[in-house]
Amino acid sequence: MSDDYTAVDGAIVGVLMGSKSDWPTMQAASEMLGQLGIAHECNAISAHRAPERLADYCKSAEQRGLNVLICAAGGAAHLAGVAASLTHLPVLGCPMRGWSLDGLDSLLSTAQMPRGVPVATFAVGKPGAVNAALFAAAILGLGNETIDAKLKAFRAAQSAKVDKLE
Ligand code: RP5
Repeated sequence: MSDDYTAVDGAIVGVLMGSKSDWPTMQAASEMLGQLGIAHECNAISAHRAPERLADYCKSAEQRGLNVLICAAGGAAHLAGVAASLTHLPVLGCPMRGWSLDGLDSLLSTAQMPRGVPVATFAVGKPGAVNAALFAAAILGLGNETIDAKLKAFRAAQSAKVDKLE
């Protein structure tokens, strides 16, 4: 365990972001996980500004009980790919809109992983953050009836709310 990040007892999902500036977007992932009752922890650990801290986090993640990592970064977004290189856990990548190119740079650098080390990549911004949380729930729900039931209830409620034209 390190003092360099916040570990939450019982967390099964780790939400990582490259900077605190990603939090307004990634808060949507945390809220979705919370809505589904999924214990998680959120940390800002940059792959290029704090590589050793990231390595420490990723290498200890599985042993600490994490099952899935959600990794968000903007710009030349290598956080998810670097995290995936350091753990066998599923890594879900969230491209951030960043400061230019409307997040296209982050989207491509997260999605275009060379073969051998996969990153599941989601939409740019909050829609992707929410979907990464739902995808994490789908993975976890395969082995957890409570999460499975909550995810199915969320989907049913969402379907019930779809606008009807007549
Ligand atoms: C990336 O650079 C972060 O994930 C963030 O999206 C972007 C800008 O970071 P800051 O300069 O705001 O800290 O590493």
